[in-house]
Amino acid sequence: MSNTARNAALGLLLGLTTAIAAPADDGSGLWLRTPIPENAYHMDTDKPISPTMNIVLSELSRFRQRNWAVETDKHRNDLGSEGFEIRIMNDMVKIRAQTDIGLLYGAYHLLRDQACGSQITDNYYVKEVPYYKYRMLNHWDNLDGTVERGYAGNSIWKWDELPGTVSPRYAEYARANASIGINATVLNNVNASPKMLLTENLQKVKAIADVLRPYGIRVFLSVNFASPMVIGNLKDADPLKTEVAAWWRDKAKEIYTLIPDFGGFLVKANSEGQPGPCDYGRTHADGANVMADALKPYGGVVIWRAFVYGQKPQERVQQALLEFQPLEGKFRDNVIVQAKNGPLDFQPCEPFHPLFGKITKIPLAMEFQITQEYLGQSNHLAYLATLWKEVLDSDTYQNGPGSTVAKKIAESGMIAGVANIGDDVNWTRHPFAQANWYAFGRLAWNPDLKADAIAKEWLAQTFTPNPAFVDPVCDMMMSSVPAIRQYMMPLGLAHIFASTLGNHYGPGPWLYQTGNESFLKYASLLSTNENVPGRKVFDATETELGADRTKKGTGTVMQYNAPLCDQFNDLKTCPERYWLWFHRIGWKQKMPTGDTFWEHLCGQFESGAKTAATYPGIWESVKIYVDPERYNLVLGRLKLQAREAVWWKDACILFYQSVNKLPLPKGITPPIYDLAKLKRISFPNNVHFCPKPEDVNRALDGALKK
Ligand code: GCW
Repeated sequence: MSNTARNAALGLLLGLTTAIAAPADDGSGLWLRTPIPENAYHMDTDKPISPTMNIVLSELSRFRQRNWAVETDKHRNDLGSEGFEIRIMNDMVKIRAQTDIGLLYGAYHLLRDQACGSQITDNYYVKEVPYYKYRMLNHWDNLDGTVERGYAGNSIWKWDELPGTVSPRYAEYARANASIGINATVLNNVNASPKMLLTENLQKVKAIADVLRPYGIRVFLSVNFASPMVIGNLKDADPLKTEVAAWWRDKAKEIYTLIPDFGGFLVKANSEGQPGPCDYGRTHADGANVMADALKPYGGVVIWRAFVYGQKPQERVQQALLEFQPLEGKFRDNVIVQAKNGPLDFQPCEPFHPLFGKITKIPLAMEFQITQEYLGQSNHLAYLATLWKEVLDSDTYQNGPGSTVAKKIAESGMIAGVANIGDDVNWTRHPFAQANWYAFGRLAWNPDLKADAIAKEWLAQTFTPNPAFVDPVCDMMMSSVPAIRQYMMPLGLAHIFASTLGNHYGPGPWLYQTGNESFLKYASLLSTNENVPGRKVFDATETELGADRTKKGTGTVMQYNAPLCDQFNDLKTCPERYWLWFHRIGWKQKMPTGDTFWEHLCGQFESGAKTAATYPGIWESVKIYVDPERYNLVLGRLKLQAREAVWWKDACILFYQSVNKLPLPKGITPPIYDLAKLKRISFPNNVHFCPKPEDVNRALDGALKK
């Protein structure tokens, strides 16, 4: 038998065994599927142990490969308060850390290695210290149980039952987070209800904080800037008024009495209709500082969001830098400004946020979006680690070459991800969305990890370490974001969704045209103000497409340091994925690739749709390794994804053709949908809605040509 044949036969054998053994799995165990044995451990000593140590010991009873021991060593400053070291001593695996939390992280590391199939041999040695201090989830969960941009059911926080009833899910949540190093969580939506800070709600927050604490997780809250007015009965919330400052101080005191390790406030102010300091003619710094002063005595921080636009007649993607650069040096030292990865809004492809290269004094936090608002929500497989890596590895050239975004955010030590977690049994609805939660935590711990290595770890723990499964599925995951970019918004196109502040589901490039000012304004793109140069340049016209953000256009390229500024400014050197982000390109223009722009664009849609079309087959080829429940859930969604890729391709090509009147380029699969019918597709337009696969399928059936 040849080697290949033998491997195939072996793979088949292994696969068959797995198929028989693969028990039903509802996905609720995430990547932590080895159960903790009953009577997990016993202590020989009467010495009281901490709740965290209890968890360490019970988790380690899952470790089967060798004997083990744990030890705290106060002198190991090199490990910090969360790091750990694992080595083999006298035939025993020994985990050392300065703190019990460090031991917990060490335990999860060891268990991960075991689950991934590693043999813990005599020369096994690991020493790890997390790269960022705050590794944080941002929940956009509301007090009424809904989740803004949440596509996995309702909120896991059951405010109605708290504090009396404490759901067992809170501890499972804490455990899952601790296992990947997440140590901070903002419980509620940045579009925050002032009621969050009512005493009765703080009691509920305390109950959650008490569950999360032994897992090393600190609780933060989003706060509404107008709280002193709305729940404090003050006349206004002007940050420079002494009574307003006193209100925040009293509130901070109340919170810390209940939750001594409370992390601080996250604030969305003067953005998308939220109140803020600008309502009183004050600056973002004034607003942040009044809260920072209140939190300072307790070690709390204010996380102030940089996602502001629409206040001034400026191009949207430039506004954050224009607003925050003049405030350099004006924030208290316990304020961190949090910017989204790109300057628009979590689009499938954006260049990194200009703040990361231009701000020098204000500590900046990163905000990624784990929930897939703009990447197919819980219907598409989009493995986001590739996108996040692209951002973290981007060079801003702030201090010369090598000034990566990853290093920049180390100045604040904060990296946040908008959670994709809901009360669905499997937490994220799409089983592969669990991988994004997982990958976020792993990258927050160590941004140098490779996206494919993380995918493999996750697959091994979540399904099986068998390479016959892991390798092809990892390839599929790695190709997913590039494919989505191609079939949805290739070459730097952005925000052409069928709604603006609504559901963000499905294509609607026809909506972002002159005459539809509210869409244009939201999407960006360019301001509706007549005086902003190049304001009309976003439309698809008979001759061209794209946004002219060059030096001759809106000048956005100037928000990037040399040499990026010139690189982006020149189509010849601009990375292909940002062509339409920075340039307005003629349909018939010859591209550096040799084809015309129209041919090239159509080729992108085609290629993305072709990649998505391979996904159901890849999944079918690994069927024997997966339990039927998760297998079917994933298969149905991959088929939908393949179909939606054609929806996007056809909608965009047909619409652009209706504008440029050009023939379909050679090699492009003719559209199967009818443009007029596609334009009529609409789903409930709210911010926590993802259509069910069967509803999308029905809508698409109705839009077929005949
Ligand atoms: O992406 C947009 C979302 C809003 C969100 C806002 C923000 C929480 O569509 O739902 O509001 O960004 O980040 O503040």
